[in-house]
Amino acid sequence: VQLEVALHHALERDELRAHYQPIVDARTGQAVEVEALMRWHSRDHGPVSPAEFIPVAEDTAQIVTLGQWMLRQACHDVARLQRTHPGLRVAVNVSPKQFQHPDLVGMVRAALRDHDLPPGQLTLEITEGVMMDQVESVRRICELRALGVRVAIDDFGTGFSSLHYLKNLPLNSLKIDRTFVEQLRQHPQGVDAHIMQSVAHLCRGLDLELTAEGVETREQTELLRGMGMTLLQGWHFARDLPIDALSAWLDAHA
Ligand code: G
Ligand code: G
Ligand code: MN
Ligand code: NA
Repeated sequence: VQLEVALHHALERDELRAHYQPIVDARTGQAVEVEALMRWHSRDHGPVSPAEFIPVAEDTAQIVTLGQWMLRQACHDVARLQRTHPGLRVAVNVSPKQFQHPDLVGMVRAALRDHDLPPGQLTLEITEGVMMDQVESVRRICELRALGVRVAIDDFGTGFSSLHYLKNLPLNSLKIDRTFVEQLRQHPQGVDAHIMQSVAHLCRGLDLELTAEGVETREQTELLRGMGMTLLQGWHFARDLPIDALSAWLDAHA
């Protein structure tokens, strides 16, 4: 069976799961947010990576249904965690087709309301690719911010990075792509380190939160902390976890 067809049945067959990767405060090491990451175990294809199925879903517009499921699941799970971890936020990836969907704001509002999650506890991660249409993007992001949700640019620095949108969009945070962090191990004084340092400086001035992704070692952690990164995410702290394991991780790292 083609991936596209199998994906079409994934929801009704209950083959999708939400995993969560902790994102920690660079200074205290405590979790501030968790990123929701979709996992698919297909009856026909076995485990399929989102790097493989998200582009298929995006091409066929199934991403709108899958993304809505993920959004609702994430709000449900993190609303329940508020009892033990008050203030914990959840970040959900939003693909270009979802971002452009006419009812995106309605879907977000309903997910928050149905699961009783305060809007400030939800971050929507969008990539630079969706920013191509500046006018529409500004309007969309303003609508989302008016709901009270947070907006982050994901994979910052890999797409069409423009200082123009940093100036014109009401963003809350940037997530600098892990390819920059990767280079720190071999070249702690290299070009990537300089870029990150400058982005950190920029974010302080613009009052934007800055997350470094793909942090895998203690050495990287120390360097990134020294650069003034606000938040850190990566295997050095935790992998993506199913909800029960996440809950245990949060209890152990409170
Ligand atoms: O978790 P992993 O590294 O395998 O994810 C690979 C890619 O899939 C990443 O770019 C990630 O942002 C994306 N991804 C994971 N879950 C979701 C999701 O729920 N929605 C969207 N749009 N992308 C996702
Ligand atoms: O594009 P996005 O940032 O949403 O992608 C998140 C992806 O990054 C997830 O699929 C996750 O598996 C992966 N990831 C998370 N932490 C690390 C890490 O420390 N190292 C590497 N190589 N990948 C990571
Ligand atoms: Mn992301
Ligand atoms: Na990323």
